[in-house]
Amino acid sequence: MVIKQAELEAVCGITSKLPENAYPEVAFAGKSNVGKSSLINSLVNRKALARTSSQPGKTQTINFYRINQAEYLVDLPGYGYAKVPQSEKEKWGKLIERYLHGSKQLKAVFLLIDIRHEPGKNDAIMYDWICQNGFAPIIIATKLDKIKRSQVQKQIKLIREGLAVKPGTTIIPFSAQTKQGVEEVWAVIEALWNGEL
Ligand SMILES: Nc1nc2c(ncn2[C@@H]2O[C@H](COP(=O)(O)OP(=O)(O)OP(=O)(O)O)[C@@H](O)[C@H]2O)c(=O)[nH]1
Ligand SMILES: [Mg+2]
Repeated sequence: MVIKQAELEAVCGITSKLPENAYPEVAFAGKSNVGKSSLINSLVNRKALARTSSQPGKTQTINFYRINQAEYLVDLPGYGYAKVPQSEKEKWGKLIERYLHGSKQLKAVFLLIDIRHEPGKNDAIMYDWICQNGFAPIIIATKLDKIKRSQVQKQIKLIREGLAVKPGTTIIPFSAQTKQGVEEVWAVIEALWNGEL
């Protein structure tokens, strides 16, 4: 993928009207701190297009990054951050649900899971939500650099079983640090654009 242009075009909060974009969208969902914004930066080969932080709960809005004059990468708010009040969490949940349900241009949803941990209850809920809205989630197992190579298959199996993923589900091991997996994620996105998936 040749990135000629990558720009934050729209930011939507809980009271925002969602944009009606002219280009297809792919969205990235996952727990707070799992690495969604870092993944977007890796995909577009920029250090800080999407804001990242060691403080969880950084992305509290739906951020639409336009790539070339062609497509959008969509950064969804992270869930499961304990310090956020329940009322806020519900509002974000509704925002994500509204987007998954309402976007006419959304073509695929990637669900990010930290490769070090077994998926949690919220991950399972998110997985089901994505499915209920008619998408087959593609899993990205993040922070690959944090585990030993010998552990990778075992951890992937934990994710597969923990989410009870549908047969044939793609799980891509990924590291924003080493950039391993960038090509694989783009390959999935490009296959989608070409109508191969
Ligand atoms: N070692 C390592 N650290 C990572 C990786 N991806 C993200 N991080 C770190 O994890 C922290 C959170 O990353 P973000 O990309 O901000 O996570 P997020 O999912 O966007 O988080 P929210 O916006 O809070 O939902 C940052 O300190 C990143 O540097 C990775 O692949 N490897
Ligand atoms: Mg973020």
